[in-house]
Formats: sequence, C-alpha cells, structure tokens
Amino acid sequence: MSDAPSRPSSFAEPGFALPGLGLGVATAATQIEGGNADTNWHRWAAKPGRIADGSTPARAADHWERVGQDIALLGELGVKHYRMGLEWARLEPRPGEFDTAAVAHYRDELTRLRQAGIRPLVTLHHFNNPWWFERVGGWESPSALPTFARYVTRVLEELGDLVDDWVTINEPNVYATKGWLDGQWPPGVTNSFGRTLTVMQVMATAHVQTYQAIHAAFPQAQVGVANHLRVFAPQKRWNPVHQLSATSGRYLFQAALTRAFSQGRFLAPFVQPKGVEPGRYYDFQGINYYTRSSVKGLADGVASHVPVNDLGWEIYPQGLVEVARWTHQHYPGPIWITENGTADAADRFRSRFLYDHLRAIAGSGLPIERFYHWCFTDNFEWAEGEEPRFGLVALDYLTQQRTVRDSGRFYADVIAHGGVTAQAHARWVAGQAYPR
Ligand code: IFM
Repeated sequence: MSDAPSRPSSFAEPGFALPGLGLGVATAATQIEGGNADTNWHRWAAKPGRIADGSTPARAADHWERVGQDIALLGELGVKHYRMGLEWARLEPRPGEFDTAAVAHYRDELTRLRQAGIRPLVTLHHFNNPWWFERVGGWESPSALPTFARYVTRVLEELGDLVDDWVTINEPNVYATKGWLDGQWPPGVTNSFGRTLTVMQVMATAHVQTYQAIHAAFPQAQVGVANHLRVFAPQKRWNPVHQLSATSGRYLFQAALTRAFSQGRFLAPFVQPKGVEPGRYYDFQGINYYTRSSVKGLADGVASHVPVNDLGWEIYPQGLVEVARWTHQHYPGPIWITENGTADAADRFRSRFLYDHLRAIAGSGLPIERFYHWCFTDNFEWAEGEEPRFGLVALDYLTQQRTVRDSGRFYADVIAHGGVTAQAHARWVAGQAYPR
C-alpha cells in the first residue's frame, strides 16, 4: 500500500508538503460500535447521572452493523490508515470462552479494510473491560496479567495474520487517573493515588508482555502504546509552587510511565516488576496529543485568554511538537501520532486545528511517520456522552446518517495531495479562527 499522493501538487505558501507521512483516522470499539457488549462502560453508563447527556455506548455510531458503509466512506475520503479497537467483551464474553461470531466479524472487517487498500492499526485495550474482568478487580486484580495475556494470545491466533500494526494499550495514564483519582470513570474510585499507580504499573507490565507475545508470533509486527501526552505549564511562570506542580505532574502523569512501558525500567514511584527485564519495548512511539495543562496544584487547569475547543481544552498546536521532541530525545525511533483532533460541533475551526497541527509536524524535523485524526465519525465520548463532536464525519445519532463535514473534505484533500495546497488553505482554512 503506497502513501504516494494521487495527483501532483503545488505547495506554495501557505501550503506545505507532508512527504512520507501516512495520514489516517482513529476510532475505538466502545466509542463507535454500539450494541450491548457487557463492558465496564455499558454498566457504568446505565446508572443515571454518570454520563453528561444520559447517553450510553449502546447506540454510538452503530458501526458494528454498518462496517461496510463505514469502510466505503473511508475509501471515499481516500484514507489509507485506520486505527480501530477490538471489544474484548465481544471476543471473550465469558472467561476463557471466545465467541466465534465476533472473531468472524473482526476477520471480515480487517479483510475488507485490506482489500480496500486501508492498513489497519489495531488497539487491544482502549478503556474497555469485559464486566466479568472488572467485577473481580479488573487491572487491580492479581489475575489481571494472565487474563489479559490469554486474551492477547487468542487474538493473535485468530486475527494476527490480518494485522501488522498494533497498539497494545490506549492512554494508561488517562484510564488510571480518571478511574481512581477523579472517579469520573469506572470503577469510580476517588483520590487513591496508590491505586492509580498500581493500575499504571500493571498496564505498563501488560504492555511489555504483550509486546513480547506479538513479536514472538509475528516478528515483523510494529507495536507500541497510544500514549496520552500533554504539555504541563506552570500557571504563573515564575511561581516556584506552580513550577513544582508542572514538573511533578509531568513526571507522575507521563514521564515515569513512558519509561516503564518503553524500556521496562520502573523508576519510583513504580516498583520493578518481577520478570520484567530492561529492554526496548516499542517499534514506534504512539502519541495522543490534544492540549496543554496550566497547573498550580494537582488539578488540571486551562490558562486564561487562550483559544479553546468546545470542551474548554486549550488549542496549542506547537505542543504536539514539544511532546514529540521530548519523546524522541528519550526514546528515539519512529513516532506515530495515534490521535489528534478536537471537539468542534459547528465545524468552525477543525480545519484550522488540523492545518496548524500538521504544519507543526511538517516543520519539526522529527521522524513522525503517521498521523491519525481523532475521530473518523462522531463518537461516544465517555463521561461527556454524545455531545462533543470530534468527527470528520458528522453523525445524526437518531437516524445514524453520516455526513462528511467540511473539515473531512479538507482532510481528504490533504490525503489526496500529500500535503496542504495553497488552494485548500484558501478554501477550508483561511476563513476559520479559534474561539476564546
Ligand atoms: O475520545 C478519546 C479517546 O478515547 C482517547 N483519547 C482522547 C479522545 C478525546 O477525548
């Protein structure tokens, strides 16, 4: 599959080329598939008050039933790289029992993607646990690692011949802090710093073991974590307490964890797990980048008078390169931006957002090989429900009608040309400004 542009292009300013960058879109199983898989999230969302708009993942984008339509739409947009998740609870609805129909469904989806010239990047865990796993302690349980390993082994046996690129775990830091510190996500534990660290440590260990398992079965596979990285900035630049908050936030939320899963080196506050040897446990560094945090204590904050998206997250495109540069300094090798995108229901600044982030990549000099826009369609956005709109494709949740947004047309044009042409900039970007 070639990423070569289909037409010759002129990239006069304010356009720019993106040579060698594979452009794709990202999704996750629980956020788009719909249906009643018995997961931690289906159970969590069923209780009133937990999801901002009262929605649940049972509807989402009904992708499970509309795979063919969605692959056709990917083809229409010219997408060549597609990041998708597997719903563990569908594949293994009871401990140790694998569902042949679910396996067949994913085999069919992967086959159709490949036939359409679209290269799948498959995520094994994206915040979604089968309820039977969650019920006995989930990632805190002593049996978490062997249980996850059993699932991975079976996935490799059933689907491994159709997949070359793998994300083992999505955003272990977000999963742990939302579930055990903020308590806004299942299992809803608040302020337990110790348990948050335990979950991060177990997930990092699971990554190392999964990396080894995938390579044992498929030596040529490319494997990494989709690592949520953000820029931490002191709210007041010269305030020593704010500076300390930024430094410790950076270390505890992402730096120590990245070290653990990338090199198998578990520095304090983690503890070196038995059986994990230091090594290199990534073929690419996956980065999910969205925003910058402005901090003065432990809580996350947003600076005043900065551009923000619909969820109030600061829009800070240069931050993508800041976190990628940090990653590259510590963990050299290919970088894949496994997620980047924004909540913009009116589609009034998404094209500019995309342009600014891609432009930062183009000028970075870093070995960034892939870029996956989050999200392909609108999606179930966890505790925020269906309200935030991250899609290049708008979704009418009632009719399930898909409508490509202008930003989707812009991205399709970028894919077709292998960069942003001056014409595309004039048509889709020039008229857009960020809200403040
Ligand atoms: O929707 C999420 C995704 O599941 C993980 N990364 C961030 C996205 C936007 O919040």
